[in-house]
Order: sequence, then structure tokens, then C-alpha cells
Amino acid sequence: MTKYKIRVAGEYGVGKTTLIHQFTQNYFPEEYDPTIEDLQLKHMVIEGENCYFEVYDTVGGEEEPLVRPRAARGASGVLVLYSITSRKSFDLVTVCCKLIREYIDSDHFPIMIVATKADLEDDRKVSQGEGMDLAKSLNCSFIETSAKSNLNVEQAFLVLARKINKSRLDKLNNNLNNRKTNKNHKNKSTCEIL
Ligand SMILES: Nc1nc2c(ncn2[C@@H]2O[C@H](COP(=O)(O)OP(=O)(O)OP(=O)(O)O)[C@@H](O)[C@H]2O)c(=O)[nH]1
Ligand SMILES: [Mg+2]
Repeated sequence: MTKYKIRVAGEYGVGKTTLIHQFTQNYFPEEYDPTIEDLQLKHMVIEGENCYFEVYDTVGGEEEPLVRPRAARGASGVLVLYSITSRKSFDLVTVCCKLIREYIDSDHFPIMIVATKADLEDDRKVSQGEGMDLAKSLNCSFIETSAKSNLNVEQAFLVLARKINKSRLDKLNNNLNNRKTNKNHKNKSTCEIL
């Protein structure tokens, strides 16, 4: 069994709750209901493995709650959302990612940048290229989605899950290497004492 604890962050109104509902319950809530805090669960079988997603919805809002990096505590990865119709939400992504990385103290913490509302092409303020460039510069993955037309919603969570798997494996390998190095050091010092 593999468990993924995923935080969804981003400026208020970018579509955090809607994306989560589309992923976990396959429906698109039209009404806008600002979130306080919520947890949704989803079970999937990925390549024969039972996977459980715990998806934490965060309160949106102005800069303070958006960039509150503590929200990432205990998470295996974070989806940082912006809407393609809002330049302001895009600008806040950089601050958000940097603060999460600083707080978690890892340049490799799995973060995925998710552009939302891709169905609203006529209202587009941020090009796909800008999103990709930003993600590259911040060492994050990137995807454009629409919860309304169910475009790439599951994909966003699956790509992040793969990133989390890789980061877990890297950590394991690092620990093993460190243990080997320590053992070698110990053996060496024992020989020297003898
Ligand atoms: N056209 C379109 N509208 C969307 C999409 N996703 C969300 N919306 C609409 O955008 C509005 C805000 O969506 P929410 O999911 O409530 O946004 P939020 O980020 O959770 O907002 P807060 O909880 O206040 O931070 C709602 O009216 C949604 O119906 C989308 O993919 N396409
Ligand atoms: Mg919400």
C-alpha cells in the first residue's frame, strides 16, 4: 500500500476545491464556496499497487495564508495552483514554491505547478510557455488542467505521485549510502586503534 499526503495551495479562487472534487468525486461544483480547510480521500490502483491519496485543501486568500509554508508540513508533495485567467495568481506561485522549499529545507521536495481553468481560453492572461518556463526555473513539474472539462486532472495527481515515489527512492538510496560510508569509517578507525 502506498500513501500520498498531498497539499493543494494557491491564490483564492484559482480552483483548488474544484480540482480536488473532480479528482476524488468526478464532479464539477459550479458554485464558489470559499474553503476553510478540508480533507478528501481517493483510492486508486496504479500499476497493480493500492494507492491512497489524502488530499488537503487549504484556505486561499491574500499573500499571508497563500504562502503559509507550514501548510506543507507532513505532506509528501504539494500542488501549487494558478489560474490561466489571473496574472496575480501566477505571480504568487514563485513566492509560494520558494517558501515551501525553505520551510521544508529541501530543493528536491516534490512540487507540481498546476495551471487551472484551461477551458477559459478567451480569458487567458498567462501563456502555457510562461507556465512551463517558471516550472523549469523552480525545479517543479508543470501541467495545464481544466476541472470543468476534466482535462489532465487525474494526470496532475499521478505526475506528482511519480515525483513523490522518485524522491522517496532517492532518500532511501542516500540513507543507504550514508550508512555504508559510516560503516567504512568505523571499520577504518577500528583498524587504526588496533
Ligand atoms: N471555467 C472553469 N471554472 C472553474 C474551474 N475550476 C474552478 N472554476 C470556478 O472557479 C471558482 C472558484 O473555484 P474554487 O474551487 O472554489 O476555488 P478555490 O481555489 O478553492 O477558492 P478558495 O477556497 O476561496 O481559495 C468556482 O466558481 C469554480 O466553479 C475550471 O476548470 N474551469
Ligand atoms: Mg476552496
